[in-house]
Amino acid sequence: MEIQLWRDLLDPYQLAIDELMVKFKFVIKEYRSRGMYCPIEAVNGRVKKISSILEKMRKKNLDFDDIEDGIEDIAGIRIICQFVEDIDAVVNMIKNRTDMMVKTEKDYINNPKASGYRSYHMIVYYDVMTINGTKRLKVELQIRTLAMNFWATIEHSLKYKYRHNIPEEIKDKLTEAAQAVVKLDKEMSAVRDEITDAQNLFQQKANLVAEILNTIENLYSLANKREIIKIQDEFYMIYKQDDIDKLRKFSRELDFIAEGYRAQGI
Ligand code: 0O2
Repeated sequence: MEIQLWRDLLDPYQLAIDELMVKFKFVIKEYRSRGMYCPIEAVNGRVKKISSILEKMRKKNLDFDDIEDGIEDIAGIRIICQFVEDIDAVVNMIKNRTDMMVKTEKDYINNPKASGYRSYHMIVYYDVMTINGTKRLKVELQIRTLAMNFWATIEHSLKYKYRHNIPEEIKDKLTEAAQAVVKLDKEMSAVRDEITDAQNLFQQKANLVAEILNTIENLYSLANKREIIKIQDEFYMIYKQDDIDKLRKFSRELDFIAEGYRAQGI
């Protein structure tokens, strides 16, 4: 097989990753711009390296022609959540989407691997458009918490270092660490409401400040400069008081002023 054929094979998978990254980032943006808690904390994606594909082909005894049928994680998206409960929300969100169709699911959270690995895996069908028409691909989605991801990343590196033969004493430490991850996730879940409330408030304040400053900036070209500077000073004074209700009230009043200027402009 020549290098050009690898490109032909892998380019549609890269397109799938690029599109899915845009889509999942948009989900995060939509939640945050509404000041709502998003069950997705972060997302990243990759196309499997050719060396890793070759390794999997060797392990599974696959020919080049079998790659797309036999290797389901050529395209992989990892969705990171803050809390275990968020994983269910993300799984449901994916099941309800019409731009991907779930092929299989593996729940390594309720059924962890012997290694201690925990994560929720879904293989989905996803269509990309190429010059040869629509191509249906399989994409692996790994959904896990920040803590699960920390453990899996470390364990993956160690597996690579020791070529899958991790010494027993290190394996024991990893098992202990995996138990600590379960405990950490449980403890974080217990204060989930407190944390999400604080994060929502932070996001709402950030949105409000951005909105106010945007309105002030727009007014600058319409209104009397001295008046706008006075409004801006008033904003900074209210901001320092760290009271979101006062900021909300200021924002409403500012909208009213801006509306007046717009009406005058017309
Ligand atoms: P890499 O290097 O991450 O790409 P499969 O071989 O994928 O057809 P399998 O192994 O039953 O079948 O699939 P599974 O269990 O869903 O695992 C797929 C991927 O999950 C792996 O891809 C890993 O990324 C991750 N994973 C599974 N088990 C473990 C584990 O014990 N530790 C860690 N750190 N990750 C795991 P690859 O291709 O094996 O590896």
